[in-house]
Parts: sequence; structure tokens; C-alpha cells
Amino acid sequence: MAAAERGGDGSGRALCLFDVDGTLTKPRQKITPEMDEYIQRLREKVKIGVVGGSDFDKIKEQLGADVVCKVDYVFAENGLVAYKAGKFFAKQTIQSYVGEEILQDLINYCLNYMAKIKLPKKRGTFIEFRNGMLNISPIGRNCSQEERIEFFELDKEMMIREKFVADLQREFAGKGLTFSIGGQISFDVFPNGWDKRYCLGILESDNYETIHFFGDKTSPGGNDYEIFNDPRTIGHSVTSPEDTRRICDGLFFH
Ligand code: M1P
Repeated sequence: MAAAERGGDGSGRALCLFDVDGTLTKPRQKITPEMDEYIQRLREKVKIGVVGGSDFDKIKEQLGADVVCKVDYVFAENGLVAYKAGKFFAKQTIQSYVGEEILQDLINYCLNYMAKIKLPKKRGTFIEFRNGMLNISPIGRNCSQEERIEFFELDKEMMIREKFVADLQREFAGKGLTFSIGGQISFDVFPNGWDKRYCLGILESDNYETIHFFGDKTSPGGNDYEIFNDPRTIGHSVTSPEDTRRICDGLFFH
């Protein structure tokens, strides 16, 4: 659709790409009806994409089972699983890229490291094997919301994940792996370059004039840092879904 038809202000050639946790929703929570409705109104002006570190099932839990129809692009696992215009587009797997040898060394090392940590609580699913990444959680992904917050607070004080990541960076130096802390109870491991910038490669052929990126983890070490600083995007650092909305109001509804 022509720019004039879409936004009337040239915004139709623009794409707004949103991180999920902390940007469109509270961490691991469902999008509010107000925010959902806001995104649909924004979609009348610009194309909309979401790019999350989480897998596709978690993104659907948070943004709705019909998310692929509600936005123009869904990039799960940083875009390693991609949906475009309501349809599956492409998928990449970590094992095909890293190889079984390094992958098993990594899994065994992480299990061994976590076996030595004593925490107030431990639950299940310490390693989640996704398509394009591993997600490692010292408390275990099966923890309740209450236990999640308890771990998150403890982690701020004890830097459990930061120390774990620093140790892995030493142990697996030169193996081409990135360790990225994006949420509250875990961190992601994927090949170098498979951070959120991965989805920009998929968008290249769609020739947007402007790609606005909105994320809350834009500082070094955060999982929005690389895409936020990429020359192909205009980066917006946000503090909450309300802040995301405030910035979009200024950009598109003034
Ligand atoms: O989207 C940010 C992160 O969300 C989850 O993190 P956590 O469960 O630790 O809050 C995970 O899905 C993680 O992969 C993702 O990067």
C-alpha cells in the first residue's frame, strides 16, 4: 500500500519492531487489552513486527494465539523462527550450526555448574532446548510467578546469572557463542550474530525506509543492545509498555 494511503505522512514505509517482555508486556505477562488495541491502531499507520528472545509458544501466550494475524512479522527466538504476513517463513537450528560436540560440552558444563549452586528454591527445566538457542535457568523454568520474582530479586543482589555467564564466556571463549541475559530467571545461548539483529536480514528484501526498534534491555549485555545500536534501525530505549506507547504517540499520533 502506498505511503499516502497508509499513514498520510510517509509512515507507511516504516516498520515498528517491538521487543516483547518489558516493551509490549510486563515480563512474561499477557499484553493488556489497551496495549493490544493501541498496536492495532498503530498498524493503520505503519507495519508492525515483534522480535522476542522467547520461543513462539511463549510469544503466543503473551500476545495471543492469533499473533501472526495481528502483526506483520513475528520473530521468535530473535528471528530464528520467523512468521511473515500471517504465515510461517523460516527456521534455523542451533545444532546444525554449532555441531553436536560443542553443544554437548556446553549442556554438560551448564548442568554441572548449576548442580553446584545452592538456591532458596530450585524447580524443573534448567535447560530449554529451542530451535535456534538454548535457554538456561538456574532456578528452572517451571517456577511459579512468585518464585520467579524471588529469584530475580536474589539475582540482582548475588549476580548469579552474570557470574554464570562470565564463567561460560571464559570456558567457551573462541567457540563462537553469545550469552545474553534478556529476562528475569534465565539467559540465552546462541551462535554469534544470532541476536535480535538476525531478523534484520529477513527484513532486508522488504526495503523499509525506516525501521524503528523499541526495547528495554538496550544496555551492553542486554538482549536488545545489538539491534538497538545497529545502523539499520532507529533505536528507542523504553522502561515499560506505557513508555513504549508514550514514544509511539510522539512519533505517529502527534
Ligand atoms: O524475552 C526476554 C526473555 O524472556 C524469557 O526470559 P525469563 O524467562 O528469564 O524472564 C526467556 O524466554 C528468554 O529466552 C528471553 O530472552
